[in-house]
Amino acid sequence: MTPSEILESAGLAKSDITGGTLDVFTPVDGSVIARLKTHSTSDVDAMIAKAKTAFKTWKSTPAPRRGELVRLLGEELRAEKENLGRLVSLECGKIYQEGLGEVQEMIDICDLAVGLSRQLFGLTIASERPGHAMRETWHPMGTCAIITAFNFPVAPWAWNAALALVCGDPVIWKPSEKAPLSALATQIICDRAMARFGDAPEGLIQTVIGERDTGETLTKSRDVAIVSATGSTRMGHAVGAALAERFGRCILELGGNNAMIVTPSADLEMALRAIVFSAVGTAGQRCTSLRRLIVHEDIYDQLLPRLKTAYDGLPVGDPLADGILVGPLIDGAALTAMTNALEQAKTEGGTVHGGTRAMSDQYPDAAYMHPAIVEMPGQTDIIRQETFAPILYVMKYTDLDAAIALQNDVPQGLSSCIFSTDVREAEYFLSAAGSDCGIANVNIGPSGAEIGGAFGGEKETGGGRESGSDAWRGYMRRQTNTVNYSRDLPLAQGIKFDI
Ligand code: UN1
Repeated sequence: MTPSEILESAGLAKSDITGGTLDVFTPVDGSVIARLKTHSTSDVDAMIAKAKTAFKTWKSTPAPRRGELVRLLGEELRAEKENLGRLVSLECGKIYQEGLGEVQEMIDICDLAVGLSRQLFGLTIASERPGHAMRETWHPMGTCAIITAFNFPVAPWAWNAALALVCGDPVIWKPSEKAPLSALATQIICDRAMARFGDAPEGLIQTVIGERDTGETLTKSRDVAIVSATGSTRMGHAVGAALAERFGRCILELGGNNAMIVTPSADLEMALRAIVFSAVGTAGQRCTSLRRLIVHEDIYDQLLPRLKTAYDGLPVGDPLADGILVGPLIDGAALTAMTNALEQAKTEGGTVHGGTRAMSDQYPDAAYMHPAIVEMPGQTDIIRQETFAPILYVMKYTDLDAAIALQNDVPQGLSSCIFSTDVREAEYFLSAAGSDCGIANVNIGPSGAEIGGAFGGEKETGGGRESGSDAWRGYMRRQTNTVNYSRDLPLAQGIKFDI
């Protein structure tokens, strides 16, 4: 299919995506596939006002009824899985299989949110006073702005939006300016779900197209109760500071620098497959991508040659073509960042395998790279930074405690894993003395998290949690209620105050 056919099949009419000033490129060949009109500050203000009005009715709509809208959204997404998955692939360069996987995550979170809409529960608490009942209840919070990154142009919106909507909050989406088309296609799908639903208030689900200043308008507005942002740590600092200034709530999902420890007892066959998928999948541009491999010295010489052979055979190319496993990086800036990181790694004592440009004759304006393995003498400066590219730094270890210390000794704290068939080692890695990350896995790579668990991490990853477990609480306000059903007025703490 040509880019125009892909855009059209995803419901985007030519008039929706031309005539503006924001050029959208496809990383497949670096060509411009759309010129979008952007929203002005006053447009954004008007959208915020609309969402505020929508909140008035949506917060009092029964939660299971709100769940019905999300159920319909899930149905519409199922019907559009291939069309949207293809657009995701075209727009951000991940292979089609991963584009489909991303839409599947949207469907999965809709299913989770629908069930949840019948179980937004609080607590009952024992009161110290006779004839009193205490409880904790959860109420809708207000408008939730969702800022997403280019590498996962649709799934993180859905993790936030599906929960926010059942929790009673209107949503305003600001997609990455590098990948806004999948967002526009998703908005069309939402509009269809809202039309079938019937009485969704106007402005309940909106998408705003713009650059940094658009994000700033959203984060600074006191009418935006929650800002959930996925992206770089630099962006998270700006969002977090703006929210702190006005005591707004933020949910941050920022950089990762994810490691795998491979112990002597590991099943190396499984480890090999997990390493390759998690290090080169999405061309190393997942926040959960494997970036650091910490291998026990006794098995290092068995694992490394096999890993290099696997890398040498990796098919790099058009992400929409059959059989390709590694698509392009998002743009030239990403290519430069990868090349610079490899240069720095060399000056810090690294030996680089791979990491050269690919397909440059066929696609001179695109950023295809062969994934790189870099054997490093220790955890140097470059390793401690997140470079959004398929670079896997490899280090040796002798003692598990030292390996865990190495894994934790980076500013980020998103995902981590250990490959081991020794239950002692595995449980130790998951214990308080083990990984300091939000996600810690055994015999699975660090990427590809399911939506049932809470997703997010500590330190510079931002501390937010999205998706499963009790992440829904991030979209509601907690209220403590005490009800006196006695005929007396005893005071708490036993205070006597007779008038
Ligand atoms: C991201 O890269 O922003 O665990 C999110 C994973 C996906 C999410 C990645 N479920 O790799």
